[in-house]
Amino acid sequence: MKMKIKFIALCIAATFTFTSCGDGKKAPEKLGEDAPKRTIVIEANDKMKYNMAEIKVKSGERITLTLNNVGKMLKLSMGHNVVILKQGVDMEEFATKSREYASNDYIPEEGKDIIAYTKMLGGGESDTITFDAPAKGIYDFICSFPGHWALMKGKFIVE
Ligand SMILES: [Cu+2]
Repeated sequence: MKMKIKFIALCIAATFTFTSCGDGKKAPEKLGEDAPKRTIVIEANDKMKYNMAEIKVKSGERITLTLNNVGKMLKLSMGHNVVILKQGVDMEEFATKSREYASNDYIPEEGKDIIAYTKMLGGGESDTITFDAPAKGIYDFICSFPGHWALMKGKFIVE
């Protein structure tokens, strides 16, 4: 009996060892307070458009991103957010899944596909978020309000 327990403990230890160093992909280290800072301000409007299609940042920067909904329409009919997706996440699949999460402002609650996102905003509203730039690469950002992603999308580029 004692041997059996020992064996199980060993298996558990091995599992932890393999999962913690198995995939070889290291997440960027958490940045300190003294990290270089970058401020981004994006506008969204009643015509279902952002005012930029490309956001460029540098890896290692702490990003402060503000979304201003400069429209007048209500959140219910013309809400906007900014959702930065992880690499390899299909925009259309994500947007389709988001539709099921109306009660959570169209953000899938598991959040596994998302690097960062703002609140869903109605006309005249604003939201600011802070996050660390992910690893170098090109990421998609979209508005997850149903039907908006076709027009409201762009590239989040980390250099
Ligand atoms: Cu939108």
